[in-house]
Amino acid sequence: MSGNEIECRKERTKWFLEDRFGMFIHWGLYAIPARGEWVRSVEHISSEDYQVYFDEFNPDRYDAREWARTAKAAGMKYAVLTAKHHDGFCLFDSKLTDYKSTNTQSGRDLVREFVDAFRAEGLKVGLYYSLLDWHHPDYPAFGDLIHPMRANENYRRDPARFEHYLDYMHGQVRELLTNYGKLDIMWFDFSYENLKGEAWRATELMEMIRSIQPHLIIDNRLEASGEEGGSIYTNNPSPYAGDFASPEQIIPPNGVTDAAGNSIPWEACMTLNNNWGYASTDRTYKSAKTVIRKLVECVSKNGNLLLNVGPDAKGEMPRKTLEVLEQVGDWMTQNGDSIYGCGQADFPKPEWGRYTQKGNKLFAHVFEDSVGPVNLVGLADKVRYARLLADGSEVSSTRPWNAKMYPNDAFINFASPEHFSWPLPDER
Ligand code: FHN
Repeated sequence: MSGNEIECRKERTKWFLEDRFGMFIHWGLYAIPARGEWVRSVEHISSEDYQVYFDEFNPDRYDAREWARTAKAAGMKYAVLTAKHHDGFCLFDSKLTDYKSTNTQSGRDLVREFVDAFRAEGLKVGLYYSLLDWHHPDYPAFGDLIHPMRANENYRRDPARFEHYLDYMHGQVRELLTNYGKLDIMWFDFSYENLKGEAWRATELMEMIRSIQPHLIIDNRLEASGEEGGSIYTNNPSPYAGDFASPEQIIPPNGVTDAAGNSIPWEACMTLNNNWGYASTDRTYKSAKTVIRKLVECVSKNGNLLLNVGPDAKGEMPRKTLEVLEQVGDWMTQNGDSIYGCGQADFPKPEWGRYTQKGNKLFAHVFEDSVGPVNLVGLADKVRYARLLADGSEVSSTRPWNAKMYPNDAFINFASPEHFSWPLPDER
């Protein structure tokens, strides 16, 4: 990537590195069977049997403004909605297909309502668009064998037919970029084996995207994951390598860097339970404490967290989701300064928790309640003063202190981040 392209990416991703925390929303027909978004593939549901869900889909309790208020209250600054997932169902009024929400009995353009509502609440908006499409007749799933590996074999056998699908896919991306106002993220998903990069006509796709919405940031999934030549991780990323890396369900041990060791923008996407799409029997929700610690860990490694919610077929977020997000929001209200615009600290990770840093402010996130006196090893002579973020109270930065000295929130059970400020070497 040339110096100029790196500068362009830095400019495009400035807001992303500031906002740090977003909402992922997986929603569509699969909310009716309520067994996750891969239900059609996993259960080999035929087109005819899946059509039942199209005919029935009517999310009469869908209130995008309520979703936006929920995300905002949780401290989230942006949101990404599935405009089309692998089943090919379009939540937007595409002129290129009849398989869309405006043709269901609801008649609604769900993407339109999403972008309008989240912008109205001051959040940035992104759209997830599946490169795979189990419904389109020219996507190499061909028929009901919609396992990705089968698609890969079929693609190799009949690339000409695949071109028709690519014309459709590019056309829909153009519709989304043209008809829904200023978007902030396009989140493509996913590439693998032979179906990656130019197999999607990715350079052409990127040129179109940059010509319509040049500020837009794009994930790295037009490329296959891993250390591939031309990916975002290399020194010579392709034009479609993307603006940020997208580790899924994991937080990379050392954040994400390119081959030269330079930190690059990245965002860990994670489910709140064990499913992206709504799964009515999935009770495995992460606690607010776990979500907060994952958010802190991402930021402490210069990354973002995109936390997923899966609304139900009526258009409502599950009650447990709302409970956890409310608790996360309470913490973010008091401690958001230790997240927004922060990144990796100049100091090594302490054994009792994590640091995040913004300018000359160091934030100590004390996780280990059982730990004995917590010493600011190596920092005591650098800290000008220390305050508890939650209430501004003074914290001794010289005497050893113990996390138990502070009022722990009942459910979080660790002290709020400390706010330290010290003169940076060049500011002495
Ligand atoms: O297959 C999809 C899956 O359904 C979900 O959308 C995740 C979210 O990042 N992406 C793919 C799996 O990597």
